[in-house]
Amino acid sequence: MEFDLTLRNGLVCTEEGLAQLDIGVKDGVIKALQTGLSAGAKDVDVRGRYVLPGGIDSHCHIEQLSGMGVMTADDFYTASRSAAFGGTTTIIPFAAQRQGDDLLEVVRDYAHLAREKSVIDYAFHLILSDPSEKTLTEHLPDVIAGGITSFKVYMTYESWKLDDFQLLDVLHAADRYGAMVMVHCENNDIIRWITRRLLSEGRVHPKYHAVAHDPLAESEATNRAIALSRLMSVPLLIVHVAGLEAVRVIHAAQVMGAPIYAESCPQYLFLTADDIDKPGVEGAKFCCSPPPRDPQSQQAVWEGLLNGTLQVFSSDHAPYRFDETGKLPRGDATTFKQMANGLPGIELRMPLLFSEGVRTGRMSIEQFVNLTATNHAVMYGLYPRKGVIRVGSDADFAVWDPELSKTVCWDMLHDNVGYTPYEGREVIGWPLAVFNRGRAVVEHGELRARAGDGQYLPCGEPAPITRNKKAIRQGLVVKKLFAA
Ligand code: DUC
Ligand code: ZN
Ligand code: ZN
Repeated sequence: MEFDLTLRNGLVCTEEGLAQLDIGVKDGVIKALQTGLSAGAKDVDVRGRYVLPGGIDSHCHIEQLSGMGVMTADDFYTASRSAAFGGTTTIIPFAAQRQGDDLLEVVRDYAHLAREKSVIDYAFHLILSDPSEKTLTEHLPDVIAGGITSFKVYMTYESWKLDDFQLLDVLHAADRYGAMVMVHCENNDIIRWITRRLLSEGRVHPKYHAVAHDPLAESEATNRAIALSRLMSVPLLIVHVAGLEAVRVIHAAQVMGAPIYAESCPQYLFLTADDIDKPGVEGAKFCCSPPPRDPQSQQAVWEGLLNGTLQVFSSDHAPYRFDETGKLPRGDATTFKQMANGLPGIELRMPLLFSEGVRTGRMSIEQFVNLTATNHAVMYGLYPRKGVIRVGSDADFAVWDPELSKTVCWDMLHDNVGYTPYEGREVIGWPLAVFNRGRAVVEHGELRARAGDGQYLPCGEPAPITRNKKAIRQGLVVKKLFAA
């Protein structure tokens, strides 16, 4: 038989737009994309359904210790399972280097965890918290050659943060080896100063988390990171943009021609700081950094996603249970400073955006696909193997029912968290079946894949880096410090 799988009559979203097509799959790859294909060994009619590229969640913390040493509630099995039920077929979590860690050991140990447990394909970013000479000049080139071509750095969190000098070192290394730097932009001293003041006044309720993480801490750090990137003429991706001012700062840099890219997440579209203001410690369920802000910021993030200021929509899944093992190390006496920061969102990322973006007419289906899949592949060097439905690409897609309505309840999700910040929301539009390299991962409400079925994806040079190099050669970007 010509195909292992033929998916018939779906409304398929390709790079040319939406069209009713059949998809023929052989050996995990899309071999044909047209009407009237021959029968596949497995042959499924999906008339009336959308067939969209499998999502890529390029920002998720899985089986990772927080800055305060708390392990995430999800391991690779539960996180990848949950991602798959939400229409995602590739995850890119972080091999996290803590201070003093040997980078090569960090990567080896983390790769082992993923290999044993992931049900879908995965790539890795690094977190760099110890950019020593040895890390940057000896280990990093090997790690990048092995397919990890992006790394996250922090401007806050005592145990992760880099100072500006170190950030310049990291940008310089990224430039030399062709990697993408992702930055968590918050001014550590602003947060630390407000936090000390609040705690000294006995203000410990979760709602003060949003006070300590003032929007100016975010916009100042965003502006500073952009300045460092411009100084070096090295591209930068600002992760989890939350505030209106940060969106404006990013947009202004882009207008000036700086190669600045940005990401946002469901919590900044669908939650606000008011959600944190709940009785007792309940608000801890909504605490992440940066925190959800106000309706004006939500609006700015929506606009940024729609007008291209922000190119990727990820979950920043950082799952902690609502108990002593996670969010509440001191039970009901936990202060805002002691709570583990982070929200679950790996499963609802795509359904929430589909429901509130596509269903409401705010965004086209093509924009949805770009924000949840294609742009991630381009940004991190996986395109066109991943992120698109085209002949020659991996057969990663999800069949969506655009009319299916469900009310979100934590126990319908497939993570290991025990709550969701989106409890009680009506969501219209859900993936019914999810295929990764032609294998059914989710079908008829059941998980079909097994732990370890996912494959490691080595990333190539991120496209924005290549583009920047070309621009430098053509003299469009001035290399301020060193000759190109
Ligand atoms: N903030 C982060 O930077 N990472 C994980 C969770 C969070 O809230
Ligand atoms: Zn972060
Ligand atoms: Zn994060």
